[in-house]
Amino acid sequence: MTSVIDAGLVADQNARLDAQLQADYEGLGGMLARRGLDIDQLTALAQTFAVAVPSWGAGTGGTRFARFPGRGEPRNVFEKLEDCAVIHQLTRATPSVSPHFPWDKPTDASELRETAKALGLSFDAVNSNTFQDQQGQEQSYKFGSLTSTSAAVRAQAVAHNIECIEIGRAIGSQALTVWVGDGANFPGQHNLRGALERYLDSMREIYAALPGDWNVFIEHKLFEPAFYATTIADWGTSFACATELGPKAKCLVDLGHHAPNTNIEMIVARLAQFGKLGGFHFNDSKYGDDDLDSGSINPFQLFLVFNELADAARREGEAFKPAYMLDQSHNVTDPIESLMSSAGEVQRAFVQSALVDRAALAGLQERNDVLEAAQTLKRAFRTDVSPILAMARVRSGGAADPLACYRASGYRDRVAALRPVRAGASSSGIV
Ligand code: AOS
Ligand code: ZN
Ligand code: ZN
Repeated sequence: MTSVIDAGLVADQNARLDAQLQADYEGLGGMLARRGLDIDQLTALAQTFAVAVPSWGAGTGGTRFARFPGRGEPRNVFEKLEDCAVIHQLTRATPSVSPHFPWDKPTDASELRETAKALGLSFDAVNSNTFQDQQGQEQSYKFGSLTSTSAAVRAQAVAHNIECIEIGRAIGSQALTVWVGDGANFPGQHNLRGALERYLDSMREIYAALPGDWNVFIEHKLFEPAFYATTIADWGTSFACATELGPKAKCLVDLGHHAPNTNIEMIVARLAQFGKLGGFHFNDSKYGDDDLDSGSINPFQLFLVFNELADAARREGEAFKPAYMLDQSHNVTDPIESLMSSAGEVQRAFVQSALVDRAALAGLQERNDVLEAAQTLKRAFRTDVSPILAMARVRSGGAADPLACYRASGYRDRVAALRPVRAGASSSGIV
């Protein structure tokens, strides 16, 4: 595997932190042992954690108003892969990339697959894009794509999704994520039921093109860019569509795609219970689809989501394997730093959820010991598992402190010199 960051630098940085890490690790180990937990087992568990990086996350996304390009932004899918390799090399928690087409469309799919492999990466779910018009495209998505009233528009959108499956197949992916912004901005703009019927008809064609070992993930989102009625607005609609389509169709939960204060962990529990939890787009949010770094606003919610995932994993066993992906956008941070931080925060919630004594919790719930049950969760959430995460990274060949190591590497300066900002690359855009 090609190391993008000098392996010697990572080793030096780790050596400088070694004594401190060992001391913190021993301290935490003693505290966990008193709670009947083995720190090395938890570290081994942390080492199994993986979350995919969204290819679009390597660039600066912007808002609906403006985009401020960052220094050394990747200009093509190969440069995005290089940035993703840095994230994985230092965190050891992001071995795969979720590409978006046509943004990442390769001229040679096997070259893309081989390049990723050489960088120690593979591909997770591929994403289609029918929320934007592309240059030279015959039909416009201005009034919708899979739900359009025009058969020609729907056919074009279906064909694009099928092409995504084909490219995905060639690069070793096994899932397609479909998010459509389709909906209405005005009451009366379209027939609410008719739009969903057309969506299902289109999705049936896409579903029919899925290889046997593939899944299609339906991503719901409350609003934006449709501000009155989004066709796939909520998990109920997503669940109904996934059920209608068949076993290969599942729901994808993007944490930012719900109304404020929605109990997202309960949605997770429901979807898991009925076998329709396909995966996640992890990010954080204060108001809407803010696409902020995971754990930056509401880490307790992230923990509670993983608490449900741990419960589901216990019930369902090996077969329960939702896809974990990040989906975030950066305006004011270095995307590599933010993605490393997010991967670490999702991993943190995963490890914290393993601290919960589930048998004890079940007993407390049976006896209606409400306060102690709540404290059981809080105790796990309050435990600072940072030394476990750092040790897991070091034992897997990564960096004890990815951020410090990345900054010391000078990677951003190096790529900034090689990747000049493109003229006109400052348009706005939703991601
Ligand atoms: C849009 O809001 C969704 O989160 C999608 O996942 C979208 O495809 C992605 O953010 C890239 O634009
Ligand atoms: Zn998303
Ligand atoms: Zn989103």
